[in-house]
Amino acid sequence: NEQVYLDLCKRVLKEGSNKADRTNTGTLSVFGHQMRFDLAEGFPLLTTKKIPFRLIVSELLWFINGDTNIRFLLEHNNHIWNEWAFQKWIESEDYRGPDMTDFGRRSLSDPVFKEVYEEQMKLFVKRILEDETFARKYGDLGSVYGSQWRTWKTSKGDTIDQLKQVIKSIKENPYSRRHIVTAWNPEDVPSNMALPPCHTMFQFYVDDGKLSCQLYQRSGDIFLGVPFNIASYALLTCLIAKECSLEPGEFIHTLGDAHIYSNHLEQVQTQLSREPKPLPTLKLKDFSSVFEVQIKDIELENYEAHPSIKAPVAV
Ligand code: THF
Repeated sequence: NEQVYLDLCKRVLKEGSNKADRTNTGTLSVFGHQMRFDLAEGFPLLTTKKIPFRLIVSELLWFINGDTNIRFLLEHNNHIWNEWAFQKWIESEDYRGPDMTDFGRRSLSDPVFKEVYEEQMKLFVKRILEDETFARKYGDLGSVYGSQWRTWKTSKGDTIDQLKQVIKSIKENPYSRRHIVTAWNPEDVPSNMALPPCHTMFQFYVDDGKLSCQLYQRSGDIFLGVPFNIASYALLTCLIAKECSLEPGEFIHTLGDAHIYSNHLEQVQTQLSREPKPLPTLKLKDFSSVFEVQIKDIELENYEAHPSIKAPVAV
């Protein structure tokens, strides 16, 4: 099961073309790739490097709850979206600290700057947690997933709860071919959001008592993001299946621009040299609606993995 991810890494190393990117990091990239994960074979959390599952859980519940403010994530000690909020903060008029232009790349090459940056980030995080007014203004990422899933803005000025509607349609009309949630809103791209959605749309499919999900991801950071994305959508599928009294079927991951950043290549080689272990199992407590699920309702059993591998995130 995990092999399909390792095969993607191998394919990109072999066939990928050197491609410049928005973050100026440089990537090896292919266009168009599909991976299939049978959720009955175990929960697809990679074992060739340790992935902090709790980060996937809190991020997904953040999306499901329609939240777009990193404060919730920080309260759960999840820092994976910090850079994008921080970017908005340092670009604002209220920011009076040292120059943080291009902080992502500069902190990689300049150890003195890195320390100054980390100090500023620490102050930012502290302030988001302690100052509610500040958090409201600078913790919000704009119309990212949570907002598109739960409060899609219509031209009439009201909102659509896509997630609620899709769950209702799975229950009432399981064989429909329209179980779709889209996060790509051309009106909001690019001005209204910290980062245009990478997971542009997903579709559910019911057959033989099983719920499957396919995601179209326009852009995938294979080493850092994709392992999170696989686990996140697998978890979403399992949660919705449970609410709809279906078994989890397959998660099908379709990628557009699938890339390995040039500063992740060694890490990928390390990972490829490792032998996958048996996949863990997901245990869900009883719940009646995904909108009521709490972090403590979601547990992973028998997760055994090789040590984590650090890599810098491109901003
Ligand atoms: N931007 C880029 N360049 N890559 C991404 O994967 C990405 N995301 C989200 C939004 N923009 C992106 C953010 N998701 C990590 C994981 C997921 C992220 C961002 C960062 C990360 O650094 N993971 C570390 C562990 C971090 C920790 O322990 O705190 C890891 O080793 O896996 C794609 O959705």
